[in-house]
Amino acid sequence: MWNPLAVVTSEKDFSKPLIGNRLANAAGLHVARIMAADGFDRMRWAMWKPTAENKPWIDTLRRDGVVAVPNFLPQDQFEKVREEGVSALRNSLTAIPPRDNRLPGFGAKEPFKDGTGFDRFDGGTLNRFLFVSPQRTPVTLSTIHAPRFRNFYAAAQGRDFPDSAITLYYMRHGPQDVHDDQKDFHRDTFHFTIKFWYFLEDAGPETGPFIYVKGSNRSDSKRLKWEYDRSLKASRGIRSEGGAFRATEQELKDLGLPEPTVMTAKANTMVIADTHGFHRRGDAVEGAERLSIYGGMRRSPYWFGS
Ligand SMILES: O=C(O)CCC(=O)C(=O)O
Ligand SMILES: [Fe+2]
Repeated sequence: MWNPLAVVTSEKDFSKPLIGNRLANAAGLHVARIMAADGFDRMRWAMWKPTAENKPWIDTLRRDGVVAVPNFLPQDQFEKVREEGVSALRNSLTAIPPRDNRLPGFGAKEPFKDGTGFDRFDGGTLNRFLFVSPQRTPVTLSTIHAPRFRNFYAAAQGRDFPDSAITLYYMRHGPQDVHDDQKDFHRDTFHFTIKFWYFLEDAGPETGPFIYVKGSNRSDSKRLKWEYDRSLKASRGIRSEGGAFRATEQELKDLGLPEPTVMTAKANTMVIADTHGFHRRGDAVEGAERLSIYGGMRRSPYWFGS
C-alpha cells in the first residue's frame, strides 16, 4: 500500500514504495531520514538526563556507540536475578527442547504453546526468548522496574520502555556450515536504536561475544556518503538486505573506522549498544552459549513516546 507517511516511521525496507523509490533516494531521501532521525535523537537524549552515576557510561555510549558496565547490580541482587534467570532458561530448554535448524538466514518467531516465549533461528544459531512475568520471574521483573535498571536503560535510549521490551535470552551457536547472517558486519537500521545484554553468566571469548566497531554510530560525512550510495543500490534491488545493510571489512576501513572491539563480559556486566553502528555476533564452536537479560525495542525515531 502507498503510504507517504512511511518515511517518518522506522521502516527500513527498500522494497516498500516510497522508502525504496529511486528518484527520491537520488534526491537524498535516505540521507534526509538519517539526519532528521539524528536530530530527534538528540532532543530525546536531552529529555532523559542520566543520573550522576550513569552519566559517564551514557557519555561513552554516545561517543563510541557501545559501552560495557561491569558490576552493574549489587552482588546480592545479581545473585538473585542470576539464580532465577538461569533456572528459568535451563528449565525451559528441558521442558521445550529446541529443534535444530539447517536453513540459513533470519528465521521467523516460533512461539511456545504455553505462551512463555519463543525461539528464533539465525542460520544454525538458536535464540530463545522468555517473557518476564510476575508468576515465573518476579525477581527479574522487580529488577527491571527498580531505578538502577530503569534509569539506565531509559536514559540510554531516550525513552521509557514497556516490560515487553525485556526478555530472558538464551543464545546457542549452531553448526558453522549453516550461515548466521548476524555474524557478518551490519547495522540493524538507519537510525539510533538501543539493544542491551545484561549477562547472567560470563561471556568470554569462547562464547562468540558481541563485536562492535566503535564510532560507527556517528553520521560523519563519509558515513552519509556510504549511506547515500547504498540507498541508490538498494533502491535498484542491489545489496538491500532488508534495509539492515552489511559492510565488508574493507568498507569499514574505507570509512576510517577503527578495528572492531570484542565485547567479552563477566557475569553482572551490562553491555549496551547503539546497533545502527556496525556490529556482528562473534564466531564460536557449535554449542557455545550466552545467557542474559536482553532489551530491545525499535521505535520510530520521529516521535517521543515509549
Ligand atoms: O548476538 C550478538 O552478539 C549480536 C547479534 C546482532 O547482530 C543483533 O542482535 O543485532
Ligand atoms: Fe544486529
